[in-house]
Amino acid sequence: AQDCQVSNFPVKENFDKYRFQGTWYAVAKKDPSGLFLLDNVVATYKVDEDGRMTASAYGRVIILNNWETCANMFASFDETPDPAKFKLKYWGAASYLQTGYDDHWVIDTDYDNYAVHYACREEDSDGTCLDGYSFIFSRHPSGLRPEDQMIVTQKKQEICLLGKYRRVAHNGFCDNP
Ligand code: AZE
Repeated sequence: AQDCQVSNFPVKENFDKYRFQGTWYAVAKKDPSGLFLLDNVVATYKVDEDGRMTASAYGRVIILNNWETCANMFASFDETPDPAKFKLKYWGAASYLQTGYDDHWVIDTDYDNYAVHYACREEDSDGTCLDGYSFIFSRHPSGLRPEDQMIVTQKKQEICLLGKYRRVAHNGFCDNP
């Protein structure tokens, strides 16, 4: 797996979207190029009556002309033959926010404590990722438990992003939307 080919990255086996529901706090992230969520990132996943996974997320952003705000985002997921690999269709509550259609892979999760998310937006001709992003999520706003940190470090390495993450601060900036 250390050839860093995106298509070889291991993902969560038998991913269960029902157990993944609820609130996840981003504790670390690797940014893509361009505009992105800065910090205070919280995502809430649900499965609707039709079995479709949906999510909402917010986070602090700075948009054109240095305007700082909280992005309130919505998403619906298209399934693929691999239950851990989705396509994320997302849009903002306000028109000045971003829309997109990205990969959304669940690399690993124990459903109760941690999750490792990954999206590659652009692959190089050799199959490595040219432009991607990743979130480390925790069920606990305070961060990951020490026992989960070891697993997450291993997973960061498997997706060739070890050392590329920044901590995501939670300071209440987006708590009163
Ligand atoms: C994610 C969790 C699932 C729901 C969504 C997510 C991604 C959101 C963005 C938002 C970008 C907004 C910007 C606004 C100016 C993966 C966190 C929607 C990528 C850049």
